This record gives sequence, C-alpha cells and structure tokens, in this order.
Amino acid sequence: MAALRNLSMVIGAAVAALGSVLFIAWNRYVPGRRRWRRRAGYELEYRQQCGQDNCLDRQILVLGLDGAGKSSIIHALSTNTTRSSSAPTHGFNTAQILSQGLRIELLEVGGSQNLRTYWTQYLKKTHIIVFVVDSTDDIRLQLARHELHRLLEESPQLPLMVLANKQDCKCALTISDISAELSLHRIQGLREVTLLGTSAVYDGHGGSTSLQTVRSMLEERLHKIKESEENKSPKQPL
Ligand SMILES: Nc1nc2c(ncn2[C@@H]2O[C@H](COP(=O)(O)OP(=O)(O)O)[C@@H](O)[C@H]2O)c(=O)[nH]1
Ligand SMILES: [Mg+2]
Repeated sequence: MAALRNLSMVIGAAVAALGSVLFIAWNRYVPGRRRWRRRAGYELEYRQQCGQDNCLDRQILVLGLDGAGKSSIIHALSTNTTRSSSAPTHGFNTAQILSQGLRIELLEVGGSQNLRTYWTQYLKKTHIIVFVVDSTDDIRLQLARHELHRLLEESPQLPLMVLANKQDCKCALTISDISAELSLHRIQGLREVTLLGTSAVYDGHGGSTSLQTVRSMLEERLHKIKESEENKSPKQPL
C-alpha cells in the first residue's frame, strides 16, 4: 500500500514537472503565443496613448529592392531592437507604432520583380515614402534608381526618405556615392528629400544614423503633416 502511495507521488511530481516545462516552452517558443503577448502590450499602449478618442491613422510606405533591409528596418523602428537575420518577405509586412495621437503603420511591400509592379497602388493612402537601398549592392543600384524614379513619377508630392542601409559593412558605398548613383539631384527641390545612412543590425556608430533618430524624424514629419491638415480645415465651433 505504502509502495503504491510512493509510486503515485512520484508520478504526480513527474507530471507536474513535465507540465511546467511544457508551459514555459509554450510561452517562450510558440510564435503565435509570442505575438499574442506583444499584441496585448500594444493594446495597453494604445489605450494609454489614444484613450477614448481614436488615434489618427498614418501610413509610411517602406519600399526598396529585395534584400535591402526593409524588414530589418521596420523591426528596428517598431521594437527599438535589432536582429541578426530575417526571413525574406513574401508579399507584405506591417508593424504599427504609436506617437502622441497618431497610429503609424509601417507597410513594406516586397521588393522582388513581380511585387514591384504593385508599389504604386499603395501611394494614395500613404504619407511618407521610405526607400531602402543596400549600400553594398553596387551592381543593383542602377536598378534601384530606375525603380525609385519610376515610383516618384506617380507621386509628385509625397516626402521621400532614402535610407542607405548596411553602412556597418566595410564595402558599403558612402552617402554621397549613393546620392549620385540614385540621381537624387534630379528630385531635389521638387519634393522634400532626406538621405540617411543606416544600419539595421548595428547600434549606430560608424557613420550610420541610429534608427531611433530615423523614427523621431518620421514621427516629427507626420505631426507636421497633421498640423498643416488641421490648419487647412480648422475645427468648426460647436
Ligand atoms: N550587415 C547588415 N545586414 C543587414 C542590414 N539590414 C539587413 N541586413 C541583412 O540583409 C538581409 C536582408 O534583410 P531584410 O530585412 O530581409 O531585407 P528586405 O528584403 O528588404 O526586407 C538579412 O540577412 C538581414 O539580416 C544592415 O544594416 N547591415
Ligand atoms: Mg522584407
């Protein structure tokens, strides 16, 4: 009888231990679970920042050839952390950030040849274009220039921020080389253009603009757009 009791205690302890291990592993490694926890954090932040009045929706379109670093940059902008690798984007990728009454969607449309034809379809709803270039890929810079100028022809007014990414690499072209390769002089003066060197896997030393600075600049620009919209259509008194 005592032996049976001991055996059931041992089995009970083993089941409890196994249950704890499975619970910890589920929390830590199941991707959906991680997403759910991140979402819960986002919803709390949304309630704190937007309260009862909904935040205004703003969109930043993040484009560039495949492999330039768009997903890595979106990840860094939305989480303030960098990651060492990322899987290629098949189609679209989005992340949201909140900024004093604005809910900003960062929308990446993939940069492979078949997806580039869809880029222009997203211009109507967007407020800023971020164009990401791989500063080490000198062979495809000509193609990047062609795609950038083709895109800009369809959106004469949108502000443009060009990110010369992968500045952490020794073989990266300089910012002035990138500016020349992309013929940015052709659009300077016609619209607001900013060109910054970045690294999405590095903490911002060595000539790159930290992605936190990029985020602040984008937020500031979107707040200015909001202000000018409000000035154009002032609220009617009740
Ligand atoms: N060295 C370096 N690698 C980067 C940087 N940004 C992205 N990568 C790498 O470049 C590859 C493509 O990045 P990804 O963000 O998927 O590019 P996307 O196709 O434009 O979305 C991945 O292996 C990234 O880890 C960077 O700033 N420096
Ligand atoms: Mg991607």
